[in-house]
Amino acid sequence: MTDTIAAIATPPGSGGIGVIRISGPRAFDIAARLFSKTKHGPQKGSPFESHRVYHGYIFGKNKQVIDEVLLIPMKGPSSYTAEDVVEIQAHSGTIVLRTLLEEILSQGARLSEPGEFTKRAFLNQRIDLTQAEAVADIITAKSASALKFAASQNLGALKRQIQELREKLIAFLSLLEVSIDFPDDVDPFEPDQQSMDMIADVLETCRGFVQQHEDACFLKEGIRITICGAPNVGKSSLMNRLVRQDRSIVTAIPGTTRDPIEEGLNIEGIPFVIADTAGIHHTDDLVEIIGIEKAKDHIIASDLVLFLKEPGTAFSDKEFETVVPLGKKTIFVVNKIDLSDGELPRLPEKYQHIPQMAISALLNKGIQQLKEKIVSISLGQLDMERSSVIPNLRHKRALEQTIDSLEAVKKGLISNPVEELLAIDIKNSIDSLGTITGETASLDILDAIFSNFCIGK
Ligand SMILES: Nc1nc2c(ncn2[C@@H]2O[C@H](COP(=O)(O)OP(=O)(O)OP(=O)(O)O)[C@@H](O)[C@H]2O)c(=O)[nH]1
Ligand SMILES: [Mg+2]
Repeated sequence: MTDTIAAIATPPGSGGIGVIRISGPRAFDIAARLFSKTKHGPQKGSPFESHRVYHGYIFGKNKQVIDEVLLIPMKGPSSYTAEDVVEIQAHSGTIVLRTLLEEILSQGARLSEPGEFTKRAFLNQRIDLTQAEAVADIITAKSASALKFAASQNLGALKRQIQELREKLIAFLSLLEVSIDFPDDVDPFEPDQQSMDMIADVLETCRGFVQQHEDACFLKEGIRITICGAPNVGKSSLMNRLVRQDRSIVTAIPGTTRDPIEEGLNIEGIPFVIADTAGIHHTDDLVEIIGIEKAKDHIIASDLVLFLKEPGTAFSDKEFETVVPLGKKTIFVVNKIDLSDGELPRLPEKYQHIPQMAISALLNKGIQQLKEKIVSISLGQLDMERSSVIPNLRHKRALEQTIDSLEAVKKGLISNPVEELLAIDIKNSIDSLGTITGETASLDILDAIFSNFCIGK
């Protein structure tokens, strides 16, 4: 039998309300011992009705009111953990919540571990592992798009798709096993077109998921953009325009920015981390040399480069190629067009595919168009409307194992199928898919996932 756990579910500090959550077989009993609808103190034999909101008071040991609260009892399995749960909405303040929690613990509840409420929901099969992970993703979502994918996963979108694949493989495995176990009663297993198509189909779906992870993992951490170019072209001015604050120092003196300066930025609900860097040129100044090295490191690590120029300067292949590695996503940005006739420099044939934008950071011209270009280039192939789930790194690793096992099955089916060997590879693929949803996840995996949660979730 499980014990009863309790924790403060809202973040520390003062606020409108603070919530304490109790879950387990004694949740209702503990609440009844401390709560009363009147100021006279808890009465014996007044059970709660599930899923109702009670207004009343929580009493301490000396029969003194600790706080006026709203109390919500929820009988399992219709609760977050699928156990009996009581949520107490009290005034939010560190002392009042701690005092309430201590009273609850003194009645026999245990302080929950990080993620233990969600872990119980998983162990009681109310949610699968992908949904549990989505809870953490919802809490830490840094952008509207990351939240959208986490919410969809929380509703079971990834779970359903993985289960579908597993069921197809399990049906195939059972055919194989019948033929292995009862060789005299059934015809020997023969690979047919249908099985080959099914394996190819599952393989393709798994590969699609892995690609989806690669295309979209930046949504969690932010797409890294580096602004670079020669000194004084207006890199810091552009940075300040994009983040809408005076983040970088702007002066007319070339060589103003030394250390790279980073700032988070949200465009159309997508998270970016943008870096302003030192102007790249030939110099003997030691500090500048270090700044330029750091700028180059940033460029290498970034997903997109904004390569700035001033109007009227010819495009130099050499200048560009020494700064930006081959194949890096780039936008050429011509700044200070307020000082020119707006004509853009001609690009050599090999760079015709790289977009050019004209802006004036000083006068805020072309910034909106540049933002739109940044979004469209960064998202590339990812179809935000059609995609419903994005596997995380753990899912991706499991999918890669599934792909390896299914490749072995495919080879076996084509060459010389040995039923026993096929069965082993199919089983492996079923197991690796099962680690995603939690059907076959080891205790280590569970611990690793839930220890990343906060206490009270
Ligand atoms: N006319 C005009 N001046 C600009 C524009 N953008 C920046 N400037 C000016 O250009 C000068 C340099 O701007 P910064 O933003 O400091 O340039 P930077 O590329 O960061 O310079 P370093 O950090 O020294 O490499 C400042 O005097 C800015 O006011 C623009 O769009 N038009
Ligand atoms: Mg600067």
